Formats: sequence, C-alpha cells, structure tokens
Amino acid sequence: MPKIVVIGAGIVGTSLADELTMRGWTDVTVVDRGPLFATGGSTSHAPGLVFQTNPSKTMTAFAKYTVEKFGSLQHPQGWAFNPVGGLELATTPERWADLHRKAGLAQAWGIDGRLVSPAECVALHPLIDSDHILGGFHTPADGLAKALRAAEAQARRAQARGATFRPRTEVLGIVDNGRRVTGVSTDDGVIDADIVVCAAGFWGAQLASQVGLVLPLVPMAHQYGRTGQIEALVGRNNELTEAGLPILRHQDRDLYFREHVDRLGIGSYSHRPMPVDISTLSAETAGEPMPSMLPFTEEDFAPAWAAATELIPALGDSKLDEAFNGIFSFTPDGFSIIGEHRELPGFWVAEAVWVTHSAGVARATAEWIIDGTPSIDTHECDLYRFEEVARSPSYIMQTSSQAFVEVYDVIHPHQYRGELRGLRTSPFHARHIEAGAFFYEGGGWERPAWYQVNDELTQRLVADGLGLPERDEWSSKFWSPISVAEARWTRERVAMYDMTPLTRYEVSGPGAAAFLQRMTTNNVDKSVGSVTYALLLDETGGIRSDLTVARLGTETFQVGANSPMDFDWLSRHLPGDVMLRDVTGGTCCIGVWGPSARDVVAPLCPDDLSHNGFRYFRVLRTYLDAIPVTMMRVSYVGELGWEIYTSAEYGAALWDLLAQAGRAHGIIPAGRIAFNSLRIEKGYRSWGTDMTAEHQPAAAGIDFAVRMDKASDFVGKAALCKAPTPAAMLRSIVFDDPNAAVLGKEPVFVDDRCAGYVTSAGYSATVGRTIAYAYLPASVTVGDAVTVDYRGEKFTAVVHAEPVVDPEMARIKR
Ligand code: FAD
Ligand code: THG
Repeated sequence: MPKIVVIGAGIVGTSLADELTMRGWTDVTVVDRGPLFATGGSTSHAPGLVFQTNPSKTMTAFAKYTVEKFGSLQHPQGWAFNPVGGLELATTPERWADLHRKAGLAQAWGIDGRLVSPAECVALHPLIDSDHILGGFHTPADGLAKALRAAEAQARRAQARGATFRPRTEVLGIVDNGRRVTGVSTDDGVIDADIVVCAAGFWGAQLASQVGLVLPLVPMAHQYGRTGQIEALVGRNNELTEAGLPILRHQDRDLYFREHVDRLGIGSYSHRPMPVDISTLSAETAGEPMPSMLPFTEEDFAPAWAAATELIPALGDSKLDEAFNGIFSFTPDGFSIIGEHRELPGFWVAEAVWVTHSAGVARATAEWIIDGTPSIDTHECDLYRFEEVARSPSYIMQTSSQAFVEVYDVIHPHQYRGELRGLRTSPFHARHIEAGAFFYEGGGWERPAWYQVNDELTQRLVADGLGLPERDEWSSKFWSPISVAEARWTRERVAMYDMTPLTRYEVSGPGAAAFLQRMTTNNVDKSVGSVTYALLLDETGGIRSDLTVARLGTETFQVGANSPMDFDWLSRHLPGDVMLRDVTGGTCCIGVWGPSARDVVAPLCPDDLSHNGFRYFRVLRTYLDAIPVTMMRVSYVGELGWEIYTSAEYGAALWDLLAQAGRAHGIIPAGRIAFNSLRIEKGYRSWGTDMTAEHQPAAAGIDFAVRMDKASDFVGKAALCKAPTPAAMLRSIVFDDPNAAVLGKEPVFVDDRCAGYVTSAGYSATVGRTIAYAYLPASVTVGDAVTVDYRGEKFTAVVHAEPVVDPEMARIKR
C-alpha cells in the first residue's frame, strides 16, 4: 500500500485523509505545523457559510457533497453542518434579474431553491429591513459548516482506520530521488512517502515553488467580525444551535451575515484587495492569535458597516467587538487547483479550496490518486489549465486581485477580462483594429468577436427584410447584430477568420504515428496529407478533448487541440522516441470559408485546389503567391474552404494577400460570434462546454470519431467496451420565438420537469432562430417540445435533427 503524506490538517487535509482511508488507502500521515485541529490556518476561523449554487456545475457538485457529508458527521460538541438555509438579496434590478438566472442555475445543477418576495425575505430573516429589497433567492439546503468540527470528525474517522496526525511538525522541504517524490523533510526529521499531497492552504504556493511548480494563487486578506449582543437575537438561539436564521448575502454591498447565538457575524468584500506578502507574514501576524489572521483595519470596514446597519437596523448602535483580517487563497479564475506535478510524480496539490467545496475536492482528489481519474469532470480546477502567460507573477497578482473585487459582482457569462489585455496578438492585429474589431480575450489572446466595418452588411440585411433578432439587454451584452450579418455572409459569399489562437502542436519522431494511435480514438495512421478528427479519452472513456490530426510527413503530425491540458495529457504519455512541441505562438492561421473560398484562394496557389485535386480533410504544404503555407481543408463553420497556416513573420502579408484577392468576391473579416453560431448550426461540439470528461462519445453524439475496430488499442477503449447506453444525450434544440436568446447553463424542462441544461447556444442566421445544445434524457427525441428558463422567462423550443444546417455536407464538399 502506498505511503501518503498530506501537508496540512485544515479542512482539505483532514477531509482528504478521510476519503483516502475510506477507500482502503490507510497508510496516511497528515502533518501540520500548528496544533490540532485549530491549526491556525484559514479553516480555524472560517465562519463556514455554505452557499452551494455556483455557475460551475463542478463547483456546485463539490458543494453538494460537502453538505451531504458534513450533515452526517458526528462530533461530541454538536453539529458539523446546520442547514439553516441560504438567502441572497437583491436591492438593484440587475441583481434581481441575476437572481432569476441563479435560480435557473440551481435548477440545472439540482439545488432546491425559490425566488421570494421582499415580505418573504423578512419572514425568513426578520432582522432585515425590506425597504430597499426587490426580492431574494432562498435555498433551504444551504447552511453553516462548523469547519473545525468537520475537520476533527473526519480526522478521527481517518485515525480509526489507521491514519496518523502529526501536529506541530513543519514541512521544510519536499524530498525526491530525481524521478519521483520520496517524502518530506520536517523540523522533526524526514517522513518517507510515495505520495505527498500539498493541502497547505495559502502557504501551498510557497511549498510547491520548492519543487518548481507555480500555483496561481494569492493569499488575500478578507474582513470578518462579530458584533456585540444584538437585542433582537437574544433568546433565538442557544450555544448548541448557534444559528437558526438563513445565512445571508447582500451582494450589492459585498456583504454576508450569519448568527453566532445572540451576535451577528459580518463578512465584507467591500474593501480594497489586500494581497499578503507571505515572506513578511510571520512578522505582521506576530501577536495575533493565528498565523492566518492579520490585525483588523477598521477604516476598510467603514462602508461595510454603514451598509450593514442600513440592511439590518437592529444593529443599531452596537459595534464589532471581535474582528480581524483573515487570509485565504484567491485564484485568477476563482477555481481550486487540483492535480499531480508532471515533472515530479507523486507530488499532488489540493489548493485554493473553500470550506464549501472541501469535501467534494477531497473526494475528487482521492479518486484521482487512487483510480487515476476523478468521477466527475474537474477540468476547471486542473493544475495544468493555465497558459504560460497566466503563470507569471504579475498575471497571477492582477487577475486574482480582480477576482477579489468581482467576487460578488453580477458577472455576465461572456464577460471578458478588462485588465492585462493585448498580451497575445496575432500578426493580423493591426488589421483587426483598422476593421473596428470588438475583442474578446481567451487564453491571453485578443480575439475579434465582430468587426464594426461589417455594420453596412447588417443594414443590408435589414433592407432585404431578413430581420435581426431583438435581444434583451442581458443577452445583447458582449454581442452585436453585426455577427448575424457576418455569419450570413459566410454562408452566402466568403469570410476570413483569425484562427491563430487555436492551440496546435507538432508531434514528431519515429514513434509519432504509434503514439497518436494509442492516444486517440480514430485511425490517424493514414497517408501523408491526411487529416483525421479524433478524440482524447481518459481511462474511463470520458472525453478529454477533440483534435484534428494532420499528417504532414511520415514522422510529423500537426495536432489542432483545445487547451493546455491537452499538452499536459500528451506529455504525460510521451514515449522517448516522440517529440511534442507547442507551435501556436510562432505560427498563425486564417480560415477562409464560404461558397467563394475557392475563387479567392485558387488563383494564388500553384497547386490544384479543385474539389478532387484537394479533397476534404486533406492537408497540403504549398504557396499562396510567395508565401509558404500549410493548407487544411477543414471547416469548423461547415463551409467550403481551408485553414491556412503560415509562420508568424508571413502573417501580415498573408492577411493582406487574401483580403486583396478576396475583394472582387466580397470577402469580409468575421469574428468569434459568427464562428460560434455557424459551428452550432453545423452540429460541431465545443470541448469544455458541450462535452467534458463527464461525457463519453456516445452521449456527446460523436462516436463516429471512435474506431473500436482499429488495430491498435487506445486509451479509454476498454471502458467504452463496458459502457452502458448513456442516460443523457446532447441534442440540438431550436427555439420557436425568433427573439429568444439563451447563453448557456439554463435549465431545460420536459413536461414541466427539469430534465437537463443548455451547454452552448448561438443565433443561427440561416434558420433565423437561436439554436442551442442541451443534455437531455435519452428518451427525449427529435420533434419533442422542451422549455428553457432564461432568467425567469420561459422559452419553448423543439428538439431538432442534427445537424440543423447542411446534413448532406453539400456546402463543404463541392
Ligand atoms: P488551511 O485551513 O489554511 O489549512 C492549511 C494547513 O496547512 C494549516 O493548518 C497550516 O498550518 C498547514 N501548513 C501550511 N504550511 C505548512 C508546512 N510547511 N508544514 C506543515 N503544515 C503546514 N470558506 C467558506 O466556504 N465559507 C465561508 O464562509 C468562508 N469564510 C471565510 C472567512 C474568512 C475570514 C476567511 C479567512 C476564510 C473564509 N473561507 C470561507 C475560506 C476558507 O476558510 C478556506 O478556503 C479554507 O479553510 C481553506 O482550507 P485549507 O485546508 O485549504 O487551508
Ligand atoms: N480546427 C483544427 N483543429 C481543431 C479545431 C478546428 N481542433 C480542436 C477543435 N477545433 C476540434 N473540433 C472539431 C470539430 C469538428 C470538426 C473539426 C474540428 C469537423 N468535423 C467533421 C464532421 O463532423 O463532419 C469531421 C468529419 C470526419 O471525421 O471526416 O470538421 O476547428 N485544425
């Protein structure tokens, strides 16, 4: 049995010890610098509010498990979880609308919740003044975690199964043998281990840096205080129950509240971000009760107090009598960080985890360590999700500070970061700006969403009487009707798309073909010049990614991928005779697509670009005018045309060449929104939303890319052999109302029962309706009617045969 050392006996370390030993891995030693169980880490003073609903399905699942598990824990002093319910308030129309969206999220992810009137808010929580309240969202199963009791109860169970806890033992370093981790060195000697899990809370980044790992987290101070006795609370609770009123969020003023018997606890995010420099921390916290507590800075709390007394007049002239600036981790995207160090096998991290998500994260980590794959999709929390730029200290600090500022803000699903822009630009960037591009940001890249120059086409659409959808304010954000004109123009004429941010790798060497055969589901060992659409599966058959594999030479492939996690996954399996190189940055790509694409490109090319001269899903190295290019006859938008790659220095010339040659054919630049709507029309999935490791190919409707009969074995094949037919399937639904718009994650109802959720959506210029993908029970089939709840509004839609546009492939194959 492997020997495991867990660094940190906070809520994460203790929960992990429980989850590991529960699965029979009982040789677990948990080491903490502090005493047990009030170690002095963040867990020691977490007020323990657990609001389960989160835009992320995964985070919600983590929280659900925490509620379930903590609810069943036994502790001699009393409850570990008190389901007092949760109440989020709206005092602005924007928040009230957003709570409607949140109610939809809760339904989609299976959390019980209800929107309530101001009067009901007061009935639920009599201390609040309903004057400014527009309504609330009540979730009866949310509540309070007693983090220290939960930690201790889980630790005791682990101990009973054989785990050891070593308090007052500080880990000074990680020990390895040059190949993998072999233990930790402490102030009390070396402890041997086959596996070390860093669950050291906000100190984790420092420990991980010792083994060359960047953990993008920032320790940040956050203010919490308790009032003196509040008259109105006297007699409501006793020391045992502690609280009875729902935990409360007043997000418009960045506040939350809970009861502590007859006093009120108030947490505030309304202050400036207060990142903590860990190297000076021990000096600053000297004299404080805990190393994770900084002295309270009263001036930062002033606006919070004013807002609190306004909401809760019963606070009257009481004041905070115990308050502190507590420290915990923020990350650039708000997600936790879980995974194993690629270069130092055996070293794992489970970091930046709230009490709320702790049991879920611990379970996923234990499954990952023991079974090799977590049972739910965890890509949002993957240690290797970060682009290289996102691991720079400056990026980590700025984005994590922004995450703090925005923690309670109303965040639009398409909202893109405002800071740190312009980091990665394609060689066409100057042209985009000239054309009036509105940029989205993704992976550090500037990505045109639409181009203002195309507004003229929008006017033409209107003049032709084709109409444009009338979107509400929310769905019009980060959106433009110009995108509809761009999409339409792509189907009717020709457009060029900047595909530079599409991640691509060169895979080469004597073992390249065999390697890709083993890693992917399709047969990629075909002739030089072939392109194959294939999937990366994990060992359980879950979809890790979808790729295009282009064979450039006998031993050279170009792989079109989705995220840094693909690079990580391929790297972990890489044999010695194969080289893997990310070539995204040094190259660029323009997609030229539309019925006139051949007319634009063929005259520039010495090779035969006719339908039979350059067939669909083939790749060719050639020239366009004087520029060396690699052309791939592939189209994610579902039109005739090519992805045209060249190295970065030729990029600007290539853009100008195509724009010039295309002028006679009416070529336009087109952006991401048009791109997305066209690929949805065509039935193409986007990894990360329409499919994740939670789905097998059959559920996602892409089993055509799996060759169960290919000669070589591939990762995930064994699991697919045993797989039952999927209970839920990805379907295309088409809305009835031409003005209906959804953005993703909305609940979908069949016969008035929530049966699934939307994954992605786009307005189809071709059918004049919004088309969305949704996971629905397998029994729901083409022609069935469904209803989607969009921020409280019900839209009807019908399940449509796929793809909605061009099922005969006539547009592409011509
Ligand atoms: P910790 O509890 O910090 O545990 C890490 C442990 O590692 C510590 O015990 C530390 O001593 C040990 N350690 C570190 N380095 C070493 C080393 N080198 N050697 C040995 N041991 C080491 N979350 C919620 O879900 N709901 C809330 O309402 C909530 N409110 C909060 C309010 C405040 C004021 C604060 C500060 C946090 C709040 N949080 C809340 C966040 C939550 O407290 C933390 O995210 C969570 O407790 C982190 O747990 P952890 O086990 O990762 O870290
Ligand atoms: N271009 C390239 N690589 C990529 C993408 C891309 N890799 C990541 C992602 N996008 C992969 N997604 C798809 C999805 C569908 C198709 C291509 C890439 C596609 N599918 C054909 C179909 O389903 O009709 C495949 C037909 C076949 O298997 O022959 O074209 O955009 N370079």
